[in-house]
Amino acid sequence: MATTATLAIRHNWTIEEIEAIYTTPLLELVFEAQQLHRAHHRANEVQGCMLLSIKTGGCPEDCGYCSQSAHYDTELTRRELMNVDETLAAARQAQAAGATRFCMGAAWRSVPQGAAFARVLDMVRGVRALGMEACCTLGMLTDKQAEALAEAGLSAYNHNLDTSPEFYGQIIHTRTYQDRLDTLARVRRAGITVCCGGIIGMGEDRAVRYGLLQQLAWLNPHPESVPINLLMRVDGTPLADQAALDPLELVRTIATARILMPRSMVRLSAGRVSLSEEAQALCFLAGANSVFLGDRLLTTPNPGEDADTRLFAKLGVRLAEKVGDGRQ
Ligand code: SAM
Ligand code: DTB
Ligand code: SF4
Repeated sequence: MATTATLAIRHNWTIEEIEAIYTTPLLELVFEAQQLHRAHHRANEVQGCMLLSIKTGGCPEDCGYCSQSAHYDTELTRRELMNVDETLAAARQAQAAGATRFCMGAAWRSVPQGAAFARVLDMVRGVRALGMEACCTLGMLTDKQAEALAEAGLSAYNHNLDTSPEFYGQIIHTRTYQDRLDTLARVRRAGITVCCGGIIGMGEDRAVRYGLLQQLAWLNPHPESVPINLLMRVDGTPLADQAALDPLELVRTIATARILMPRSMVRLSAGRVSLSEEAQALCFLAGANSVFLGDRLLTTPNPGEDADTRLFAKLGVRLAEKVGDGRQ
C-alpha cells in the first residue's frame, strides 16, 4: 500500500484500488487511516451532533431498513411536523449536551411547499442563531428549495446514497440512485455542504461496500460529511432479521472512507448501541471523528449521555467546541 499520508485528494478511485485498501491487514489499515486523519484533523477530538425527527413516519418511500416507511408495519407513532419552539428547545438541549451540529430529519419523499417548508426555514434560522451548525434531511428537493435553505443559513443537507448502485434495487424501489445523485447536485449547486454516506450490515458483501465508497469518493468535491451507519434492525421492516455485521467490517469501512476522503468528517452514525467501547475506540482510530449524542437517533436508540461521557473520559477524547459552517 502506498504511503497514504502523501496521497492527493482524488475522485477517480477504481474498485481494485478500493479493494486493496479495504483488505489491507487491519492494523496497517488503521495505522494508515490514522496518519491521514492526523494530517487533516485534530487528534483525540470528536464532533458531537444531535438528531431530531421533526416529522415522523408515514413516508411513501419503501426503504427496506426504515421504521418510518408507510409500507411496513412497525411500532412507530406517527407525528406531524413539529413546531418551531419545540424544535429550538431541543436544539438548546443538544447544545447544552455538547453538540455543535443539530440535524433535523423529516420522513418525506420530497420537501413540501408552503407553510410546512416555511416552518422548516424558521427552524434553520433559529438553530443558526444559537450558533450551531444546522443540518436537514428532508428527502428530494427542488433548486428553489435548496436556494431557500441556503439563504436561511443551512450548513449541510444530508442525503445518503445508502449503498452501491448495484445493490440499491434490493433495498429501495420507489426512487432511483440517479434521483439521489440529482438531489445531491442541487444541494451542491445551492452552496450548501453535502452530508452523504450509507448503511452497512444490510446483507451486502464487501464488493457492495467498495461500490458505495467509490460513489461517495467520485463526488467532486467530496461530501464534507460522510455518515457511516450500521443498520439498526427494526421489527416489521424487510431487514428486521438481518444477521449482525462483524464490527471489524465497520472499522474497515471507516478506515477506507478516511483514506479515500481525507478531509471529510467521517461520522460513526447509527448502530453505536451494538458496539463495545473497544469497537468504538477502533472506529475513532480508523478516522471517525463525529458521533450522534443523546439516547435517540431519529426513531431508534443511541447510547446516551452517561455512556458517552464514560467512553470519552476513558479514551481521553474531547468533544469539539469549534462550530464551523460545515465547510472544510
Ligand atoms: N426521508 C429522508 C431521506 O431518506 O432522504 C430523510 C430521513 S432518513 C431516515 C435519513 C437516513 O437515515 C437514510 O438515508 C438512511 O441512510 C438512514 N437510516 C434510516 N433508517 C436507518 C436504519 N434503520 N439503520 C441505519 N440507518 C438508517
Ligand atoms: C444518517 O446518515 N444517519 C442519521 C442521519 N443521517 C439523519 C439517521 C440515522 C437513523 C437511524 C434509524 C432511526 O433512528 O430511525
Ligand atoms: Fe422515507 Fe427516508 Fe425512511 Fe426512506 S429513509 S422510508 S425516504 S424516511
